Amino acid sequence: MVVFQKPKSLTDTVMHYCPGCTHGIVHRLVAEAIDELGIEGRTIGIAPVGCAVMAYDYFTVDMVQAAHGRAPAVATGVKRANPENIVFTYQGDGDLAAIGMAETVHSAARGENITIVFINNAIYGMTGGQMAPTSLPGQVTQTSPYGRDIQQVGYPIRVSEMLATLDGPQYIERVAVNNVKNVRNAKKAILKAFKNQVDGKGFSLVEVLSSCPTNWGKTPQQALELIEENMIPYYPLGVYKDRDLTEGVAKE
Ligand SMILES: Cc1ncc(C[n+]2csc(CCOP(=O)(O)OP(=O)(O)O)c2C)c(N)n1
Ligand code: SF4
Repeated sequence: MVVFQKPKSLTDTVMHYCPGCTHGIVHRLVAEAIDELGIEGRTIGIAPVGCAVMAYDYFTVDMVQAAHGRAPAVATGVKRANPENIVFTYQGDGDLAAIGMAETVHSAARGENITIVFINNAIYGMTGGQMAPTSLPGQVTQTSPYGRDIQQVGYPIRVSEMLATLDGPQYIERVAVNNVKNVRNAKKAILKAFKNQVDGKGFSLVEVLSSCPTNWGKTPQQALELIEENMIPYYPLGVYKDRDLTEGVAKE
């Protein structure tokens, strides 16, 4: 009996992520969702700019690589051109919540029938650890060497809470991948976010609290602990919007 195997929707390419980085876990969860829904042949992913820029090498589905922050706009075009396709973006917090915030907010407000996987690791990973809109108060980064000073640069943005105030989205949930229980919940959320699109329900976004041991200057284990101790208190896990629960009926 097979109890564990690589999802079909992941290629055999060895991932380039740093040891202990949780991007790889989230890739796997996305691939499992695609496998379980049987949508591999009609799924198109939009890769970001950021550490996941080479996501196109890791999924067996068709992929487009968008300019930094523009993934929701590209996804909108790909989806509208052929609504039978299942279209997802995979974006970091620099990509989605800094340069791409406008695309994020407007695609959510329009209720585009796309799925967004949002990796919140509270830092710009690829470019060497600069402060992101999601960096925590007091967090030391390359551009906040004395810790994020909220008097000077303002407060972090809670993307899920903010988007949940819009009428457009179908489903917004924040999850984490720092322990087995949370990974299992993250899997359920990502599966639901894809299933919503298959069912034509509209915009779904899953925010995943993720680790960047390299730029946090921590071991992989310490980085997972920091998600629990520092990130989850500031970014509480949970469902921020689910029209299935509030309206009880599916949007046609
Ligand atoms: C238009 C543009 N501006 C800036 C950059 C430089 N840049 C590349 S990746 C990146 C940030 C990546 O951080 P994030 O999106 O949080 O993803 P991570 O690497 O942490 O997964 C930036 C600013 C770029 N490539 N293009
Ligand atoms: S720099 Fe950070 S986010 Fe990028 S691969 Fe390394 S650990 Fe992951």
